[in-house]
Amino acid sequence: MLSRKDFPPDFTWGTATAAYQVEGAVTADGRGLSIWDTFAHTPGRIADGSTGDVADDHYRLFADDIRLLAELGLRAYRFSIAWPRIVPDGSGPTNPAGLDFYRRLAETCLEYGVTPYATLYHWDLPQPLEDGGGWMVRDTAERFRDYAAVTHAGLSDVIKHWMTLNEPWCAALVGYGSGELAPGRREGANALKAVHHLLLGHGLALEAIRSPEGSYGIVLNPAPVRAASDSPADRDAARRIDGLLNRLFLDPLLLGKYPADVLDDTGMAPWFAQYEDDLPLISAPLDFLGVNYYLPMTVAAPDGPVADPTKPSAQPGSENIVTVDTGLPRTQMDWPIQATGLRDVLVMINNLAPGLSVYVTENGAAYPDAPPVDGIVEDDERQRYLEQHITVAQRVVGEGLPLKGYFVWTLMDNFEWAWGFSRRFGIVYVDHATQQRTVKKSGRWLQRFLTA
Ligand code: IFM
Repeated sequence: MLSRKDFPPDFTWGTATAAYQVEGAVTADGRGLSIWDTFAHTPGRIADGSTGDVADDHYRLFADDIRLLAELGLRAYRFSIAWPRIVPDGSGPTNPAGLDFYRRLAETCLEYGVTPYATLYHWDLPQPLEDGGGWMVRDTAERFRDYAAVTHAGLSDVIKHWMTLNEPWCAALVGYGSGELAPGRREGANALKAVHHLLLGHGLALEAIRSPEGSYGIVLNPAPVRAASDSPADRDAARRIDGLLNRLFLDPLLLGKYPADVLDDTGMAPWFAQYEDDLPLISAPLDFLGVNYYLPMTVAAPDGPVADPTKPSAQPGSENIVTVDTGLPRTQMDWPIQATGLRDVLVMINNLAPGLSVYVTENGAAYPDAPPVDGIVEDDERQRYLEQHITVAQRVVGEGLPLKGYFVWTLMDNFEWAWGFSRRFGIVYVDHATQQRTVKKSGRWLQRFLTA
């Protein structure tokens, strides 16, 4: 039987959100334009035609939302800071009203006994920087350092836990590779330049903000990548996808080198060779690594040339590698569910960086929840998903792996990027017409687990 008591007393239990997904108020108090404003307002980009203009109106309702998460027994809130609220043009003057907002948010957390965890970049690049080349150019990494520095200087008395980037794989290879996320560019293997500039931005920011009173990390989305069979071709397919998804980020951050095979597969080795001097900065020691875990992957060798070369791909150089359905149950995102994959990921990281503290900074599932009936939202599948993953977390802690905390994705249904409002991940149901919040059954289960 799963019990909170089987976790160490100082294990962190929290929930996570991201600015553009929940805040709304996109023109309030001097906020500048981000690539997500532009992308979401471009016809055809978002499945249901929605935008984050209002989202969950968290910008105005944040105090109620923090009270609610505290009531659920959660004692940590991971939110992201919107760069365009702090530095509206991406570079240049700081907007004091932006800093004020996050100060009020952090102070409200502290009033409720909730520890704030801030992510500096959860994908909302200021549009003027994208107009200057976005993450494809080195200058953006330097501007990120400047923004991180003013934000940290303004808020480090109330926020002690800092994460530089959320999921640079998505920001680079989906934002600039397949183009399914903002800014929606299809740069092929050149999207790896965005990988390097994001990681450089992380290193520069860390150098600028690190202080002995704080704790500093980065958040990745690693997944176990398995070969569909033992054939050399399938094993090579797994090597390639593991390389692009996991090693392209873990190796520079934890080992101080890029994986040579990935640079060769993509033809990017000559470009990266010019920037080897950046690696010591990128691999500066972390206080913790954040892991967003959702799914395992099984892949097989190509069964022919790419069927449709115009189809978006986030696998440059490996476009025709096939993802195999192994019969696992799936969420509404069509993501296979396998909680033990979380353990595989944590073991992989501990092998690379023994003893490095890790937080599960996101874990959760989308299901097509029906609106509340008599105040109840039935979401047994989400509850099961959370129970299974928390059980694995418990096992991993018992085995002595340095897992320090678990953040549910997500507090409340929100703007799920290219899916708009058509995918609900929350443990709290949001009626987007009224902004009414209703705790789902999974949220009540979590509350019992945390407060029993
Ligand atoms: O909603 C996203 C979040 O912004 C980043 N990690 C994955 C979540 C679910 O897709």
